[in-house]
Amino acid sequence: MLAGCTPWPAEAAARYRAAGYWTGENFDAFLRDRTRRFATRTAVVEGERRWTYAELDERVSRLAAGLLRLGIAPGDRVVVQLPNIPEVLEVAFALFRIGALPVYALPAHRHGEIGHLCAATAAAALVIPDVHAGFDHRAMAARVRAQGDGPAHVLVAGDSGGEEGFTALADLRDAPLTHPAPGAAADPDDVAFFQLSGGTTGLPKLIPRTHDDYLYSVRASAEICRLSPETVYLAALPMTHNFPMSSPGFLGVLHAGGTVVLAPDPSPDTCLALIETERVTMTAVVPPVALLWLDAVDGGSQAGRDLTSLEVLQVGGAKFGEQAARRVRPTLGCALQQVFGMAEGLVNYTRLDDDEETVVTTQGRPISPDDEIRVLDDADRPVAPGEPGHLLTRGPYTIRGYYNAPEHNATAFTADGFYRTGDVVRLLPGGHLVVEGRAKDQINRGGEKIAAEEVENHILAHPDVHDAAVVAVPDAFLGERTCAYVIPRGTPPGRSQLLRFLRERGLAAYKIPDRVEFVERFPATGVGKTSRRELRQAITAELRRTA
Ligand code: J2J
Repeated sequence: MLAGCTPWPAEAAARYRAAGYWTGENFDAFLRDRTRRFATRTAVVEGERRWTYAELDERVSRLAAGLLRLGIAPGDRVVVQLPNIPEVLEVAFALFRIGALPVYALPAHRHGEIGHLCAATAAAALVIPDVHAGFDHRAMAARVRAQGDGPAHVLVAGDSGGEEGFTALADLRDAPLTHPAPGAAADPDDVAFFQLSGGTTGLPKLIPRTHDDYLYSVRASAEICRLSPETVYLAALPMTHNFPMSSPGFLGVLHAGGTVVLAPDPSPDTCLALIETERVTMTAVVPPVALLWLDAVDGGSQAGRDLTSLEVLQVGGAKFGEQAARRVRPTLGCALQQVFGMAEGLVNYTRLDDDEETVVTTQGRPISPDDEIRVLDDADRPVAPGEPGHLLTRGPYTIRGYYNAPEHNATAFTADGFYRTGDVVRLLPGGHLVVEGRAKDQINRGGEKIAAEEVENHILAHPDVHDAAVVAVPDAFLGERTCAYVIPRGTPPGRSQLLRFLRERGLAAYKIPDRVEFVERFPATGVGKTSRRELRQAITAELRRTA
């Protein structure tokens, strides 16, 4: 396995193979096989662009050849930051075809995060759009290179801008197919790509996923969600996130021979129109987006839409309130499926044949009979059945360690390989989980994850700041927003000046605190400790008391 990654023990791997979970297929073989079976069917739709499976595969071969010619080699890491455009599929599978490894970033990331990803993976290339949502990603990439984080090549979907080292994807794929069809057959039990962790620590952690483990989760998810060649899936969330990628996401749809329709944004105006015109059967959203859609249909701007094609709305990424959950079927006329997953592995679904109470009140049950679930108290002892406790898990598609992070792994995983999810859950007798809360230093802002420590470290870099604690504050729409408590060093910096400072450091907009409170001191903790973790806990408890 790739250096810096933790393999499954041989005994577990043998068991997962014997059970038929790990089949030895890699991502390149996956696309070739689906192309053979579904060649003339439509794989992906974006605006006026429609690619069949055969067209996608042909583009993948061309781009793969172009990447090799440029000098991208098997084993190279390539950071992929793309919005919802078909090039997400083309680039990912072209990298798989040459045995290179995508590192998935989100469109919202800025030079701070992208620089870290490039440096942490020693990336050979970065793939970006030219301008997206008014932001020039080429200028950002130039800045990443200027700050010394590499990478040698910047590949641009669109206009490369002509800067040295920047190449348009079109120039790579338009050259003749001189190379023999590439296909550095990647080892199916080795790392295929990296996902980004929501994180709890100072720097975002990288999640190495193998062909074997990830394709198992994709196949099993497609089955649970009953995907077929008739499935038309709307990718409303950013496609490089784990949820729309694999639960069952666009990969599940390709597995089944269906069609993926790409939405440029998750707004009800955009998405409900696409559901109507493309006859979408299934889509996935985070809770705040579901609320917007419900309101838009319930007598709102989208009341007249024909949504009769829609069979399933998946909601996940953050807790979906029961009251909102109950509105889905009457308002949208489709089934709800709750999804509680994590890029580290474990994904839970309510099943399509679960009764309505289970669907609206639980976050589902694990994909696999071999997903091992433990619910433990603070001292790692099992809680009484049905009581809330810390969720730990181990299984055929849950990682055994983050990339190059031995110290963090020592606490994030138990000695026997269970991942400490940081989520507090109740396990019901039927195997369904109810998410009760969280014990990790993370804020879940409507599905977007923010590591408190990461933002604190950026705030602490400000010369007028003595200490900082970033905490979640409850929010009716997003579930949570962020508040930064800051002890100034002398005269406090202006609020807007501090926020500008954070943006300047290259933080994604969703990580910029919604509120800043300047305080003289932090509340004392019970044991009188002064670690920021303790302070966060004290402030969070204080906010809960006064909420
Ligand atoms: C409460 N909390 C939830 C839910 C995730 C499918 C769906 C989601 C993700 C995802 C994913 C939740 N109710 N329904 O990767 O494949 C919180 C938990 C969890 C963390 C993981 C997928 N669904 N969460 O959200 O890696 O705290 O993955 O540990 O971004 O989101 O976040 P992430």
